[in-house]
This record gives sequence, structure tokens and C-alpha cells, in this order.
Amino acid sequence: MPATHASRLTGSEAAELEEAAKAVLDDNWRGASTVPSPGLYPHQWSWDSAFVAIGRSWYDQQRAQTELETLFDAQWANGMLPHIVFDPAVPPGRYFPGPDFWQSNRASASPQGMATSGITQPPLHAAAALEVYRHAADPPQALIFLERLYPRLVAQHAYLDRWRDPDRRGLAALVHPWESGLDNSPAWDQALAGLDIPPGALPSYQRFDIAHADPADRPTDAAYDRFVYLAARYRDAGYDDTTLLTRSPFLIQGPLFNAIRRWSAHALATIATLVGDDPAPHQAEAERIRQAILGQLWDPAGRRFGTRDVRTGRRTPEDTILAFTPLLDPELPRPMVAAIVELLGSPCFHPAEAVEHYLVPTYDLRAPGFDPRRYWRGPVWINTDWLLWLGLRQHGVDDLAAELRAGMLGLVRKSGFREYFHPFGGQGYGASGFAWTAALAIDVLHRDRPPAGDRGMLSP
Ligand code: 2M8
Repeated sequence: MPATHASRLTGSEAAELEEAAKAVLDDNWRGASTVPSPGLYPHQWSWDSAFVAIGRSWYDQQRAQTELETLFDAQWANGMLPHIVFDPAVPPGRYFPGPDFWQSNRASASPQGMATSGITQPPLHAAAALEVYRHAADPPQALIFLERLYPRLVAQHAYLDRWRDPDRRGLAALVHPWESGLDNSPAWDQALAGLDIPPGALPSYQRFDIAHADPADRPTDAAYDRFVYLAARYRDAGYDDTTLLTRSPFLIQGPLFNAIRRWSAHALATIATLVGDDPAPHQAEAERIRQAILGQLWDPAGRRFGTRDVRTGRRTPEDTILAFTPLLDPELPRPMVAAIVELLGSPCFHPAEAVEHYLVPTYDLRAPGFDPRRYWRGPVWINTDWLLWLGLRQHGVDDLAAELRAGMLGLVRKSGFREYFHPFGGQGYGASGFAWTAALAIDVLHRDRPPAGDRGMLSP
């Protein structure tokens, strides 16, 4: 039996774990938002804040609301929600690429007096805002929060629809691996390998991430060159949306970004009803995205979801964790759910029972490029596990959902609130005191809380 399933968490162990997770969120709180980690990521990140708001929603409504509202204060006039909001109090040189690199003020749509990045991240925010409302200790106050946030969420979705759907077939495209949230995933290798960086086009730069984390855990310099080149191109074009859509050398439609977008569009419909607006446009958007995911990202021959390169029409040849995220759709057809569960349970993603292991590796365990400790190329991440856990639960795949839950809690108990973990030994890598790991551990502990009096909780 794998070590992840060997024991149960008592009520007091669960309470201790939750207190430790809350302490991480307290340490990372900067007065109006939370940093992912004080060392490696000392600013506010977009989807990190959505995960953090969900975790906090169970016990601190005020900060959960403030987290999202602070983020949306940095929304661009065109609706784009930037993936980083820079804290002016952080000295230059603490994070690259920082405000000096991005120069967001080159874009007329960027907010006055604030420094942000010029690209976006998975739009988890409407779903997060609805969770905050659902768990609120003070529902009238949460409704006022939703009323304030609703127009901003609508603008975020309208931006993706207007500016990121190049062929008008319902899928939003990423213009940079950083927009995916899974920056260094092998899913982008093919597109990045095809990038032609003209001589002199790459600005000189210095990485700071490898001062805070082991270089063996982080993207390679070659990958970074590509990340920097793409970002510099957009910056030098003044972040013009038309140029982005028509000229970006990286234009990829992926299942995770769009599955989250569908989930949030659906949440937006519920929020619309709560705040007295018409839910129909949001329901229609959610349905359009759903049909596009099913119609364009599903490979019927391979029986799996994958990414699609808009320029070449090519699909990714890699099996990565992205392929499982359509499970977030409660109406995903049964044969597709079955195919995902089959792949998840196969030796590509599920090690033999006899070996100590933690689900779910972010990349096919049998792929030649699988690396158990390098950033998004193999390790287990709590946020992708959590998304799959939610998906599996809602499709009634209870055994696997329980295994994931046990794995997530087992990892943080064994190695702390690290950024990512070895799929076999469970060792932690990347940042320590990592906010979404802590926030989602809190969510996992609350979401399945047994009725009062039941002391046992299924866990490692
Ligand atoms: C990682 O991305 C940043 C760039 O945005 C980086 O590597 O410097 C990713 O894991 C991303 O998903 C996350 O939002 C960010 C902060 O935790 O770190």
C-alpha cells in the first residue's frame, strides 16, 4: 500500500495543519493582498490570489474579498487582468521580470500610477468570488462585494472573448506560457522550439529566481530566453491587442485555461442572478466554451484532450496534466470522463501501488523528458491536484478523488507548504511558505468536513 494511504488524520491533526496553513497566509499577507511567497514571488499574482481567496473564504471573508478587489484595482481599461501586480515597496532586483522590464505604462489601457505585467492568467476569479460569497459569515456584506466585483468580472471575460479568440470559435488563446500558469510545461515545448529569435532581439537580463530556488528545480536558461523574448515583443508593440492577436508567434488554445474560463462564466451567470442582472449571456458564454473544448480540444482517436496551436493547427504530442482539467465541467460526457480516469489510472500518471507515491505528476511518468523536480515537468502541484480533485468528486469518481485528497494532505504534512513536490518521495521543491498550497490545504480540510461528532477524516 502506498504511504499516502497508510493512515488517517485525527481531528486535532487536521486542526494543527489548518493553523499552520493559516500562519503561512498571515505571513504572506501584505495589507491588502497576499504574495505567493516572500522570497521567490514578492508581488501579487493573479490566479494565486484567486486560490488564496478560496482558501481564506472559509474563515476570513474580509481578507478574501480584499484579495480579489485589490487585484481588480489593477485591471486594465480593456478588461485585461494582468498576471502580476507589482508592489512598489519591493526593491528592484528582487524579481525578474519586474516593473522596469514590463513597463506597463507603455499601454494606454494600463491603470494610472500602478505597475503591472502586460499579460494575463487563467480567469479563475468569478468562480473564486462565488466561493467567497458561498462561504461568507456575513452574506449581505458578501453580496455588496459581488455587486462591486461583477462589472469587473464581466469586463475580464469580455476581454478574453473580444481579444483572445482568434478564430471566433469559442476558445481563448494564450500568447505566452506564463499565461497558462503552467509556465514550463512540456505542452509548450513544440511551439517554443519553433520560435525564431532574431540576432539582437533578446534583451540582456538577469534571472533572480535561481537566487531563491535551486536551478535544478526551475526552468532552464534556454526556456527563459524564450519567455523573455516573447514578453519583450509584446512590450515593444505597446501591448497592442490587435498586434497581439495577429502577430504573436505563440498562440495556443489550452484545456486548462478554457476549462477554468467555462467554470467562471458559469459562476458569472450565478453572480448575475444574485446581483439582479441577466444570467443568459454568461450561460451562453459557458455553453459556447464547453462546446469549443469538446469540439476542438478533444482528440477522438487518442481519446484525450490536448492543446491546439492556432498558427499551425497542430496538437500537442505530450501528455500533461492539462489534459485532465475538462473534468471541471459537470456535464462532461461520460465517455470522456472515463477516458480521463483511465489515463489518470494508467502507469503514465499513476505509479505502481507498492511504491510510495503522490498523485498527480504534472507530466507523463514514462516520457523521456519527465523530471520529478523541475518546475511543471513532473512534480506534483497542489493547485492542479485540487482542480482535478474537484472534477473527480463532481463526476462521482470517489476512489481516485479520495486518493488525491490523501496525497495533497500527505504532501503538506510530510514536507510543508512547498511550491511543488516529488511524485515519489514527496520531497518539497521551489518556494517554501507557498500561499496557494496553504490556501488549498485549508479548502480541502473544510470542503469535506465531516458532521460534528465524526472525529475521523480520511487522510494519509
Ligand atoms: C510561476 O510563474 C512565474 C511567472 O509568472 C515565475 O515562474 O516567475 C507559475 O507557477 C505561476 O503559475 C504562478 O502564478 C507564479 C506565482 O506563484 O509562479
